[in-house]
Amino acid sequence: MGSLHRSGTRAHARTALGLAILGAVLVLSGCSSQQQKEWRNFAMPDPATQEAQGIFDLWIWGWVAAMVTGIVVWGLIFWVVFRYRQKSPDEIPVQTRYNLPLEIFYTIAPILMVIVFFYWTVKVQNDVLVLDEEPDHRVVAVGSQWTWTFNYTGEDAVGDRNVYTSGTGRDIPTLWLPVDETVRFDLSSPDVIHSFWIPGFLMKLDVVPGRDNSFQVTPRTIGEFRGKCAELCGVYHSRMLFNVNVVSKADYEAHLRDLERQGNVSEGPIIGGKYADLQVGSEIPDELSGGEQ
Ligand SMILES: [Cu+2]
Repeated sequence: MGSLHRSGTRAHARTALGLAILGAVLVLSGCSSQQQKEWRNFAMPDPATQEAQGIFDLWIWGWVAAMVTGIVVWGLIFWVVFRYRQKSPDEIPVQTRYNLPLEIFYTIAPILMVIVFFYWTVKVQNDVLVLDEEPDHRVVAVGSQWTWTFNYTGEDAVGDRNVYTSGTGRDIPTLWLPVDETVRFDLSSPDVIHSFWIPGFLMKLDVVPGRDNSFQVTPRTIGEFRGKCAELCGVYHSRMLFNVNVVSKADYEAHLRDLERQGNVSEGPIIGGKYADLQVGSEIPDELSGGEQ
C-alpha cells in the first residue's frame, strides 16, 4: 500500500514537471523577438546611453541575486517539508525548538545582502551623476505647466546665442541630440516640481523650482525615443510628453540652423510657451509660480 502510494506521488510529480516545462516552452516560443528581449532584460529597455549601462547592470544583477536567494529559500522550505514530514499517523516529528548557528546565519545573511545592495546602489548613483567640466553640449531643459522647452546653449547656439524649441499643450516638442557626444541637461522649472524622464536612457531627475539639478548622457545609438514628465504636476500632467531624436552630429547641427531660421533664437535660455520672453532665472510672474494648478 505504502509503495503504491509513493509511486503514485512520483507519477504526479513527473506529470506536474512535464506540464510546467511544456507551459514554459509554449509561452516562450509564442513570444516575438521583442517580447523575448523583454524577458531577457527583465522588462528594462536596452540602455541607449553610456551612462545607462551601470543602471542596467544593477537591475539585472539585482534580479539574479534575488532569484538565487529565492531558490535557496524555496529549496530549504521544500527540503524541510519533505524530509521532516509526518511519516505515520502515530509518530510525531522531532520538535526542535531552536538552532543557534542557524539563527545567527539567518540574521547575518540578510544584513550582508543589504550592505552589498546598498554599496552598488550608491556607486551606480554616484556614477550617473558625474558631470564633466566641459561637456560637448549643454541643454537647459525647462519643465513648465504643461510642456517642455529645450534650450540649446553655449557652443551649439548660433553666434553664441540661445536656440530653442518649445511645445504647447497640443504640440509635443522634440529634443534633438547628437550620437556619441556628451550632452549635459540643466533642469529648470518656473512653477512646480516636474521630472525629466527618457525611459530609454534609464534615467530621470526631478525638475525643482529654484534648484540646479543636472545630469549628462552620451547617447550611443541613433534612434527615436519617448520622454515624459514623471511627477504629478497638475491637471494636464499627462500632456507633458516629448520626443527625442538621436541623430548624427551633422544632422544635429543642421537642425539647430533650422531652428534659427524659424526665428527660435534668444539671448539666453528661455522658459518657453506663452512665456517665451522670460529668461530662465529671471523673476517669475505670480500666475506662473504655482498659481495655475
Ligand atoms: Cu510635469
